[in-house]
Amino acid sequence: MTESTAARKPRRSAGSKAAGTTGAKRTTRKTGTAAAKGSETELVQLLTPEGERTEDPAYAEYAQYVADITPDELRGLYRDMVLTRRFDAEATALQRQGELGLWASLLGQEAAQIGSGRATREDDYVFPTYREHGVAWCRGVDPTNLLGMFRGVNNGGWDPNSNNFHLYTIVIGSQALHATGYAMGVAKDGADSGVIAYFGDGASSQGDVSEAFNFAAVYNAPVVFFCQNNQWAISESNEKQTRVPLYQRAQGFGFPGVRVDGNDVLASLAVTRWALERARRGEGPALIEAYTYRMGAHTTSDDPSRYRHDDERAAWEAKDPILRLRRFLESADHADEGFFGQLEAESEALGKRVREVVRAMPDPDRFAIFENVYADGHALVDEERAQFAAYQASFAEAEGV
Ligand SMILES: Cc1ncc(C[n+]2csc(CCOP(=O)(O)OP(=O)(O)O)c2C)c(N)n1
Ligand SMILES: [Mg+2]
Repeated sequence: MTESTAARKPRRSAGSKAAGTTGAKRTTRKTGTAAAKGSETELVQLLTPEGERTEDPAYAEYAQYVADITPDELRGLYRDMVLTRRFDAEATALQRQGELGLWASLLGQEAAQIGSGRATREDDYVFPTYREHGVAWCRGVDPTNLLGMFRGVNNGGWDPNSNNFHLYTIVIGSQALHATGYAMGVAKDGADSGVIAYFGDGASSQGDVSEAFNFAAVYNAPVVFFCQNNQWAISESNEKQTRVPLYQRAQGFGFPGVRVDGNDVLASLAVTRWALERARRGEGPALIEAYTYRMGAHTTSDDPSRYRHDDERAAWEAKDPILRLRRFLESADHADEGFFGQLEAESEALGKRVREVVRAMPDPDRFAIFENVYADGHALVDEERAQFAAYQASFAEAEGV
């Protein structure tokens, strides 16, 4: 399942016809405790693709977490999604211009990320994958800091403890264990903060994720597992990851699992608030499966036309997370042309700043790679540094400098 194996014949994914992908249609409606949820397929949705607020009593338990949301806060969520999408588009363009080595776009996943990201509290701790640009935005990480690693000028780009936002993690699923260990520490400290681990549908097949689920359950760790099911793991479709809806896995480990419409920012916010608050209260872990779609390629090195059909993408385009909130804001008279115009200008300014900052990023000191390996140094690292220095010097000699 590497990028080079992406060269397959196009075929349909199970995701395109799975339950709960359209509008407010669900196979079941039930109330009851959150812990009891997870036995049937259902999708928590508070805003339809047409931008209408749903008032389904089955989801009152979650809806209460956004019951008092103000027009100002709704505009804030919209602004977050628009600016995140703009930043993401700019990064994709910068890669095409040779300014970045690689980029992993979040296109289509803005609502899942902004909704869940805005549910976190300052003292909560976030463990992302490599695609959580919207969550980084919510945590206050300057977007330009996300680009250094993708330009190859640093190995991270920010101090995780400044924003309680861990470095991007490429080793699929490993951060679920890091988050669980961190959450166990939070509980031992007697703190009341929560921890949230992001991962994808593909990562759910990793042993690390199952181990994390079990540790979290047994130790009642205050961790929320936020799985963005974007239907694809590079070229591998959902049907190759699981025989049951992912959120139902939680039941086997002994904690609640919920499937939320990941293209609905309001539902994503509500469900994540619910999960984080119960974690902070000491009620243990929860799994959220945010049902969404990766609208773009896996990364800029991937070509999805080799393995999936355009009509699948088109079906998800109709469920666009930004458009649906815009429809709601307009129909409820919560935003006017002035707001949208101002946001457009803000987007342009962000794009310009991102371009300028990236192009001005200095190349790293060639020897920096040998720092931060061991706290007190190491003979082998010293030897490798000396070898590298000699290698570098050989160029100067060859050029007769
Ligand atoms: C342990 C490990 N195995 C394989 C890879 C290669 N790899 C990179 S991304 C990816 C797919 C991940 O899919 P998913 O978890 O659904 O996340 P998405 O990219 O869709 O957001 C794989 C297999 C890796 N980075 N780490
Ligand atoms: Mg995926």
